Amino acid sequence: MRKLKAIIFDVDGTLAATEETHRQAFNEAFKEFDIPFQWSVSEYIRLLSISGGKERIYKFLKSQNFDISGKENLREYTLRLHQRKSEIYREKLIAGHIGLRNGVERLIKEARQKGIIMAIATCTSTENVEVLLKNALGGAALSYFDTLVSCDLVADKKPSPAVYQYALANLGLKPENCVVIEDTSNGNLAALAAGMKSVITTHPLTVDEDFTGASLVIDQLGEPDEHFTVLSGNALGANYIDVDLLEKIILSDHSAHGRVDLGEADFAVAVN
Ligand code: XBP
Repeated sequence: MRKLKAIIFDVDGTLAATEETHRQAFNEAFKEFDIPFQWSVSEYIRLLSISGGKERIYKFLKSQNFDISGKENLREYTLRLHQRKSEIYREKLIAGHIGLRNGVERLIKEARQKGIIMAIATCTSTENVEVLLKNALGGAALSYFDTLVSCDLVADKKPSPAVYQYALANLGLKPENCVVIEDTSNGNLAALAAGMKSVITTHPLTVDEDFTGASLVIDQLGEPDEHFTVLSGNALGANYIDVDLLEKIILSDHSAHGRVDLGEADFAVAVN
């Protein structure tokens, strides 16, 4: 019998390369609100260390001493701006097709065939995930996931383990029976703090982050005919992620960099 019972996926950057679309949506919302800033790719890479769009806007505007005189307070203003950003983001998802990352659809299909449970734990909103999955994977896609925990439900954002703990509770599973697929350092810390092993699929916006404690860091899930590149960790002879490799990973006591001190994680401040 398999030890692996569930795969818990992060969304942005992991299931699909959505962060560039998020960045464009932030910038369009800034324009609509007459905010004199535009986030460049390099600036956005830096800002990605702040989980959650609301928190990212709030901390950025605060750091710029943004003048909100004549407006509501900065928190209220941020919420209104973020709401508009989210509408623009979803319009973009619907207008232009954003496909899933390499290997994601294949792994989802295999997990379903083999009775491995799947879940989602993300810092974005439930509505954003629903629109993304419907567009990228079809109308039935949501039903493939036993639970979808978003930051509509949980105020503490990654690296807090809250979304992952919530997902585990909903699934009724122990962390040792689950593996997380993530793309960011904050997501990795959150998964580890919830007691799970993590596999990181990097991309240009996160490749330089610190993934200490991850079991495997690769550039993509890969396909049988398009292999991943191992950035750190032991791929145990495999060259793409499938259920068998995930099972081997949770059975092994190996991590890519040894133990990480989770006590020092700097949990983000929620702006809900
Ligand atoms: C990704 C994020 C999000 C998006 C923006 O979350 O941090 O903040 O960049 O989304 P995850 P919102 O990696 O956990 O999926 O503006 O909707 O917060």
